[in-house]
Amino acid sequence: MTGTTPTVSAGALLAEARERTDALLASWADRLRAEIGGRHGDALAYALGTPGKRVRAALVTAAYRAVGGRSPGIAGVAAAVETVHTYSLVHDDLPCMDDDDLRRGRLTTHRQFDVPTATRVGFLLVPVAASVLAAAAEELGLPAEVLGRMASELFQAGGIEGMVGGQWLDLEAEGRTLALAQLIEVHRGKTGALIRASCTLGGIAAEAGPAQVAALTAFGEDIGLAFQIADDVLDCTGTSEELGKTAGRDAALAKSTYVGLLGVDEARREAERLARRAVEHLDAAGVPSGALGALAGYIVSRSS
Ligand code: GRG
Repeated sequence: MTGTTPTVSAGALLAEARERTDALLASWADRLRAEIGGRHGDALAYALGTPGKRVRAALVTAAYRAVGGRSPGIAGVAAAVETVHTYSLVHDDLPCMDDDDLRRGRLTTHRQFDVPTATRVGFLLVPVAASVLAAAAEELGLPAEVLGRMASELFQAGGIEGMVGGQWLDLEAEGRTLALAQLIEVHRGKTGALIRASCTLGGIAAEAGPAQVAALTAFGEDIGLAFQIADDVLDCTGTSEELGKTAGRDAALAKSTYVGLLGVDEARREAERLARRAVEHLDAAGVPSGALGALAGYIVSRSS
């Protein structure tokens, strides 16, 4: 992806992230199913157990290792981010939002159960994410102050300044054509903020210095926008089978997208430009960019 030759493939990083995250979330799902019980316990376990690509988990881990982190306990921080992401998918698919039936190759939570149950499960996943994060901080032996910084980073990225704010703007923009600057604001919030936070969290968990954390954040900011541009492209070029979710939703919902504003080829080029720039932030700060660069390359060339 850059001047630095990747020493590890994105495929291997993602496979490792999937293995660790899925195992950890499966054990949380078992515990919560037993604690909550009934239909809500089953629905929460269903949502938590859906198999994602685990890009955010891989970014957390790669960022952590890039600045010297070595503990396997980072898997818990990655799982906390994936839990917030899963909550957002459960709510995003609801009829009052993007109204979708298919997610990660399975029925969406509200289609498998029902809308009130899926709504409650989405909300329940937020405190679950906090518990997963706190357990990870304990396993990593991090002081309370570092846990506080991580929690603030994660939940602010998930809030009005990030994911919720971006989704809000996105819903309001349905049926309207946004200018590019407005679309960037939507994408940076809706999708970019959590991806940026994944990278920042890896740095905070490794107790890296401010310059290194800032470089990871800048990397995450660019790669987060690139991720959503690639998503816009895939929504109109991929099939539902490849994507594990209904293809063509953006057009069906009359959403503004990069493809609508720039066309497929120019949108792809912009995502690639951002991925290159993302890695330059790391190189400039002397943060090894091999693994993160490999993930950046994957994010803009993926087929699902
Ligand atoms: C109340 C306004 C309001 C919002 C609630 C629902 C919500 C919060 C936010 C939606 C955020 C969202 C779903 C953004 C889309 C992000 C995106 C591109 C998801 C797909 O990510 P992948 O491809 O999915 O990494 P997997 O399944 O692999 O994890």
